[in-house]
Amino acid sequence: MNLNATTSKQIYFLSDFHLGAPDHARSLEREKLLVQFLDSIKDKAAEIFLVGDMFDFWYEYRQVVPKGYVRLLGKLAELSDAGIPMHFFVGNHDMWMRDYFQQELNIPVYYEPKEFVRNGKTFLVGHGDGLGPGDHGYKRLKKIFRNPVCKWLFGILPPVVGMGIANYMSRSSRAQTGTSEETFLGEDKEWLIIYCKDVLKQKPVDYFVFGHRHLPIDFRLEGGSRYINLGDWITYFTYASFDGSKASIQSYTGNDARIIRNQ
Ligand SMILES: [Mn+2]
Repeated sequence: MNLNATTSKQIYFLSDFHLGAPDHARSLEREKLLVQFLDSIKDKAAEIFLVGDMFDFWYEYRQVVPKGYVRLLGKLAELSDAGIPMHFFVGNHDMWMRDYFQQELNIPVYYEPKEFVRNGKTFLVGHGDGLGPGDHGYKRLKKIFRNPVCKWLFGILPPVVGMGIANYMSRSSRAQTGTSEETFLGEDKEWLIIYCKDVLKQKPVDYFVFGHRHLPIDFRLEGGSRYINLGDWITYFTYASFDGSKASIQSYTGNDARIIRNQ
């Protein structure tokens, strides 16, 4: 797909909504803002990348999906039905997806980072968890969670038990804090920057687009390459857009800025 300069369409990237956390009321407020944002871009969007941790917890049973999120799912259905191609990358909080998004919303689900070429630019897109050095504890945990036996075992628990455990675990989630204590660690310590530099030794990439870090970052790498971190929709309400020649990170303030100040 190529963007046509005369139509001024954009490609959008956003991640880390963590819907469901910290509680129903505050999640609903953020969900409404997201729906407002998606509505505001529906005529401008050539394509939308949803880059993980849409939900603070998601387990898709063979026949059943978690309650809630109907506004967001409805808006995604509307945009999808209007012909806007969308993509979903699982995050570490919502890796247990099956085919619901594909079947119901026509949105493909990716479990690993993936490359896309748009207007001659290469984008490497992924949630970003477990990439680069370090984070060994999480990487071990990810292996367990990605294990099909473990996923199956969770699935045979009665949902009242399974979802109860999940909600308990989700209480330690970062979405609980409501404020960000994250600061940029410097290019030698940011795992995703180290990862990007490693990839660049193998092949050229114009834009690395990740979430997971919950901190909006636009970092210039060698050779004009850039690492963009999408921030989140808990503290920053940020997204990236690409107009065919340049990319930028912006913050959505909405029709009602009060929603943001309340966070
Ligand atoms: Mn996250």
